[in-house]
Amino acid sequence: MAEEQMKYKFPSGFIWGTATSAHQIEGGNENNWTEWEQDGHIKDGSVSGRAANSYELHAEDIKLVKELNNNAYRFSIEWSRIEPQRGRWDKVELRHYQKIIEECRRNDIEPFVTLYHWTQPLWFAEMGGWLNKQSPLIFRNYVEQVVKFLGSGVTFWCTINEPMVYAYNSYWLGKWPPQGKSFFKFNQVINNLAQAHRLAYFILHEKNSRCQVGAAKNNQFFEPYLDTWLNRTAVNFIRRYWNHSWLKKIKDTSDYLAVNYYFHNLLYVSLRGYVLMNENKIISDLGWEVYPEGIGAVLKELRGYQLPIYVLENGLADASDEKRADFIRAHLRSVRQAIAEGADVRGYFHWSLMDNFEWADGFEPKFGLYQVDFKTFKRTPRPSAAAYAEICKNNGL
Ligand code: IFM
Repeated sequence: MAEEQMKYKFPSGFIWGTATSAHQIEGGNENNWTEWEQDGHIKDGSVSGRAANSYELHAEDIKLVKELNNNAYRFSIEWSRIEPQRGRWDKVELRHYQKIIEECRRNDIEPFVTLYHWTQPLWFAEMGGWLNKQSPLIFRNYVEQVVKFLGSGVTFWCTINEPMVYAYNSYWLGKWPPQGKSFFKFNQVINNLAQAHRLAYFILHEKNSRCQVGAAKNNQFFEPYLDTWLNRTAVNFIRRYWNHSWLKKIKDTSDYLAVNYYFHNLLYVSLRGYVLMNENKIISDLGWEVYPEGIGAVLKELRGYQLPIYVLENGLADASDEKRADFIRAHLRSVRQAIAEGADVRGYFHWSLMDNFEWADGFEPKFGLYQVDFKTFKRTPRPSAAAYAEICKNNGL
């Protein structure tokens, strides 16, 4: 055991955290998602409603973060609260997020603040959202107000969460609001999100030159099923497109890279298209393959950018909690190995602190280290919470 611990000890100063997003836990929001939810689009028929009521219970939730021995907490700011009408800034809501930051600081928890985690004010959605040419500028104005008010308390900003996943589901696959089905729109949104990131980077730095700005990118581990020229070339093309094309647009305006890791894709490619050949030895409640080797590979793939890396999300839906502790350990071993092989990984955030509203899948998938009773809002640690807390306390496993 002592030897094992030595082997997977993390560098000193490593950031250990948990992650959440506003719409998924706060409750009481009025944005483009809450509107869409009303039309029966959510798999389990639910609406986000009061979610986990973290808007009221935020101080208690930061205690949960503390109990995990975390030294960081990633949460997001709900844009629709800050700017409910275009150009009208709600100071009470800004103050709300200031309290969360202060509470983090009081507990020696570094806040990692996400500025856009998929939900929009209704007026922004009505203007065409991220398809509108003005959208990057409009976002920049929002960021300016946020940083003016909260900037002194925040070092780490994450501008945008998973731009490709968001744009793919919302503008290409037509699965999420506003249910666009066009590659052209997807591409336009991707470009506007990159421009929004760049403008945000400059305004954040203008207000605090020492801040650290990045964006959370869902990167995946792609492997060719067959060792043929067609398979290798096609998979390489997909990998470069998904993992790197957006990062390349923002790398000069990033102080760090952020990775959200969930997926492994073993791809068989033929002239007719591609088929997923994953073995799926272990899967989550959502049917996603558990593939810890992939996180290390994805992190090593980023060495060339020569920027610090944070894993801002990694987790699984596991209501019984039978798999989560092993999942965490295996992924962390893979992260540690990637560090040993030159990836400059500085932190790991588990998704998620607590059960939450999992977008179009509703409340059914349980991603939380803490179980939430959505009627009473009682939080109960799952056994894996103790396992993760132990790792964070020991700075390794
Ligand atoms: O819940 C989401 C989160 O909002 C973004 N990254 C993936 C998570 C699990 O699907």
